[in-house]
Amino acid sequence: MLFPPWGFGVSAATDLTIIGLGYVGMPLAKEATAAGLRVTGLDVDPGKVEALNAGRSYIDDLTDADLDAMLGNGFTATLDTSVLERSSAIVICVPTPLDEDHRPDLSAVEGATRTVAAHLRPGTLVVLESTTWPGTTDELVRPLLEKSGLTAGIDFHLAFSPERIDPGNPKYGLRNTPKVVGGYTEACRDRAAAFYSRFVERVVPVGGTREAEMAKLLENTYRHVNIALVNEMAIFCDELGVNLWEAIEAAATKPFGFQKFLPGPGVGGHCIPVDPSYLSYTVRKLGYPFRFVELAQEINERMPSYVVSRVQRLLNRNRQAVNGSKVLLLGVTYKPDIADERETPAVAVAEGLRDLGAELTYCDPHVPAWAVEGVPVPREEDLAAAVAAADITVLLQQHAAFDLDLIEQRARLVLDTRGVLDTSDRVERL
Ligand code: SAJ
Repeated sequence: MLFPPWGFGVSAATDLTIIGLGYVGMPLAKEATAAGLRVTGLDVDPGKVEALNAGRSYIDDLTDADLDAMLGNGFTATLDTSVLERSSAIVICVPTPLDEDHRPDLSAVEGATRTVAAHLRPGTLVVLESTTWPGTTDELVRPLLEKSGLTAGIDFHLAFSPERIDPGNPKYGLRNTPKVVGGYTEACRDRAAAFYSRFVERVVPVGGTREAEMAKLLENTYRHVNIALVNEMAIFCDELGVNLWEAIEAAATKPFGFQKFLPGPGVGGHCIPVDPSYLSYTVRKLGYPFRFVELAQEINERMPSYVVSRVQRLLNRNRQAVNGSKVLLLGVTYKPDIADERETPAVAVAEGLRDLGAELTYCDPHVPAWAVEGVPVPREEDLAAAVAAADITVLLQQHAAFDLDLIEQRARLVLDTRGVLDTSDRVERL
């Protein structure tokens, strides 16, 4: 059955309703609004809705000025789920974390999908953007939506398009990052491709929703595994007396067939430590492990305790024990120059050092207050004074605000986990 652009005689009051107004939903709302679409944001958090309608952004990449422009162009945020009945397209951008057993938690996707099903109208396009295991759109989302009595591919369009928002990326945003789109049917794919083409420069149609779901997991599993590779190499290169940092820079001169990854104190963020688990979970359903991912997880999760052992060794060479030493942690977010602390390895590093009796302080311009296991860590405001007072400084994130020369000159001892300081008798790299 061919669809009119919108339902059967029903005029859509909204071109797009976005469910989930976070770091994925709001950049989507911004670009769609800027392209002239009538956009409504739907969330379950009254605080978010109130802040957005008041022009107060809580998203790193969305300024209040961006929000004012959006509000001026008709964007509104709401808690009222009935907006879905008057929306030509609905995009679900809710979180897909891991539960305490390290398994995919799709409760937010299920909740959002049930809400859509309760208000679904013929002719609507429904797209899932949340990162998830291959088959979710077809096996979980579609049946829930069809409880509405409507049939996917016949009464409404259904597609998956992975989010590729990279918080804090100054170069790539929604508009200039190619958008992969897979549909439940070809007509679903084409409808979703036409929708995104209104505000994304390049749309990449694929054969089905599973290929689109898998593309995203491959992208981030690739990073996870390669970060684990250089992390494991950092451990044995230190024992071999090989400067891995130099070897990586040398390898990176190869103009093809190599991408540079660097060792670190562990892998944080809402993507890289999480997404590969969605893939290994799926493969385990076949009765065997996805060994690359599980090994990479083990290595990356071991890095914080490795950092603690290197701190211990460095202090020991200075005839000091960790117990009673003043240890300054520089940068407690999960990557430089953003405020996001999700899954930050700094927490595990702090716990390990505390267990050995270290007296911790931290310095991070993006984090006004920080607690580990509920116990506040004293914040240092003056970098020069802090590094001079600490028995050892541990550089975890190289925020642009940090004066690296000052750290090299003033710190008594430094463990540089990012390979950005010049080594000396006081400065060691991971
Ligand atoms: N990390 C390393 N060594 C590296 C690269 C990263 O230890 O060589 C660590 C970081 O310190 C961080 C974690 O891994 O703790 C994740 O870093 P990331 O650079 O992958 O940044 P994320 O988590 O923000 O990943 C996002 C992803 N974007 C999406 O999923 C849409 C990822 O696909 C992007 O490639 C990545 O941003 C990016 O390139 O910035």
